[in-house]
Amino acid sequence: MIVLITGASSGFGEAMARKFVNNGHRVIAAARRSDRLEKLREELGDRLLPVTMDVTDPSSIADALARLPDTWKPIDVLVNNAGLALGTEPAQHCSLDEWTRMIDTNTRGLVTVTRAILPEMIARNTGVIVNIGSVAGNTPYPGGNVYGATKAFVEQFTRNLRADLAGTGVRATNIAPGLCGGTEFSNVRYRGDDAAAAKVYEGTVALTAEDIAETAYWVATLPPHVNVIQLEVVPTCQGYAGWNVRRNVPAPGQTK
Ligand code: NDP
Ligand code: 8X3
Repeated sequence: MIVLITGASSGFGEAMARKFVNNGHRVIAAARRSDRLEKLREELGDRLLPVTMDVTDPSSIADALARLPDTWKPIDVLVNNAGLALGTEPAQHCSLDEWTRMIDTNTRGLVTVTRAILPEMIARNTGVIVNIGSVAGNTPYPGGNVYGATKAFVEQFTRNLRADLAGTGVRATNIAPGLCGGTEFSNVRYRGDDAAAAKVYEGTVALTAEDIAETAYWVATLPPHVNVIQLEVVPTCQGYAGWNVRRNVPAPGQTK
């Protein structure tokens, strides 16, 4: 199979690239940091093709895909993994620029790449689109605001893809991971504050990028008539927390 993975320079994407290549498949590894992709190619060899791509820039996506050698063009599996969270502040304190970056990467980037790849999958009547959502897409939490909303979009877009794809050989899956350590996700979210990022995983046995790579590989290698639509994957230390109730706060309209 030929597998295009966005966000392959780190974390889940990098682990997925290893998983697919080590199982005999070819991987187009896309991200902005080409030096990291080049290192991955040195490790994994010619079955990995590094491709510089910024998913927030439609012309970068179009150029990267146009430049693919013909033998790499029939993409069997698209993993829309590139994404990020920025901040955990309450909505009223968030930066609009950071909100826009999350929307541009996690939602607009994901649909732009999908729209570019899907027609060819339909023409061949085969293909798998694996979107990487998050448990934050259906379970709100304080400070999750726009990040959670982008992942809700990913989940609902996947379900709507499934509606359009019924009767074709093209499949669509949303994998929604929970707490997962060992990637750059929290370092990015806390804007380079590595101590704050490390605290997120303190005292836990979190998921690893390899766990998510295993899940994506399983989804993509099921028999061709089987479409897993939605998968929530969490570590055993994680569960739902329910509604939060704030006590002894000023009544609405009062400030003291
Ligand atoms: P990482 O930060 O380790 O990896 C994110 C990847 O996305 C990097 O390879 C980065 O590459 C790429 N990326 C970011 N922006 C762009 C862009 N504009 N264009 C192209 N690539 C981009 O995080 P994870 O591996 O943990 O996260 C991967 C996905 O999983 C994300 O969508 C995240 O929201 C989701 N997720 C993560 C969870 C976790 O706890 N870790 C849990 C649930 C979901 P580069 O900077 O080189 O462009
Ligand atoms: C990442 C998981 O819970 O930090 O998508 O939002 S969470």
